[in-house]
Amino acid sequence: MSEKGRPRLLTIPISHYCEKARWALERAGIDYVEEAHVQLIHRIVAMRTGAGRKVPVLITAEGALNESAQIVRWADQRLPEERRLVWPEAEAEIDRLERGFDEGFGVEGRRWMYSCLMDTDIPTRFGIEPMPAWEQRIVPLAMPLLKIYLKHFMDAEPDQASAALVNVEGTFDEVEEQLADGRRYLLGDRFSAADLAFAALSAAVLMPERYGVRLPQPADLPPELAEVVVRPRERPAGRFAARVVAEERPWPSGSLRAATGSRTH
Ligand SMILES: N[C@@H](CCC(=O)N[C@@H](CS)C(=O)NCC(=O)O)C(=O)O
Repeated sequence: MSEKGRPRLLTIPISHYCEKARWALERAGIDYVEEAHVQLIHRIVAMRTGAGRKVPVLITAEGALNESAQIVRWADQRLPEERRLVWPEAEAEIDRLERGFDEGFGVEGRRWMYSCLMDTDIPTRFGIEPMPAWEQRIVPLAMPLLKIYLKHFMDAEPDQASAALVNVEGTFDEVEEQLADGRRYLLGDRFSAADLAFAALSAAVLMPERYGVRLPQPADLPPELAEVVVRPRERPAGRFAARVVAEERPWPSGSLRAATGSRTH
């Protein structure tokens, strides 16, 4: 917990798993503090909590939670039943869909994003502003080390981009099949944790404007990449994700306490 008893969310700010957590916390009106770190430093910070090496980690009065799905459920428990993202009759199906997105789609989207962007200047220009000033300054210098880390731990290499995109598009196909009968959400008429997971994790390829940090837009990208981002945005599943973000993601996101590496939401 923070000095004022607020839950603390440890993040890599650009991470779509961290976006899942921010979205659920903000939707539930939780007053929390985000502590943002650059890749690798995040490992030290996360491991100090005893909750593993990955983020998001949410530190609450009851202990540390280290999976975005757990954080979504922790936030959800604070809402009245009729507003919850997980409800008893659909819980097994919501869990199944969300787990699939977390374990497959989120990983492949991230692999695509890093494979395409690691040799551009985008990682030094986007997603770093909530970090402490000294971490922002080391990003350009640390890029060679970060590239080794991304290759080793995220299987991200320029020649992996197309394979990752094929897998991402496979999930778009499945989502489109599920929505083909005209339903508003994956489970029918009610917004669930499965919709939130799909919409948040699709940010790796759709790069929406409404997100916890500013993401590059097609005009910021090299033309050959801009084309790839525009294509999934035009697919029904891409339009579905954009609608869910527009209608269900509270906005604006938190205000940055300049260069301290933390911000309140
Ligand atoms: N299943 C986890 C995945 C979290 C995850 O992969 N986080 C990434 C950031 S995108 C991470 O911390 N990776 C660090 C590492 O493996 O070193 C969740 O849903 O929270």
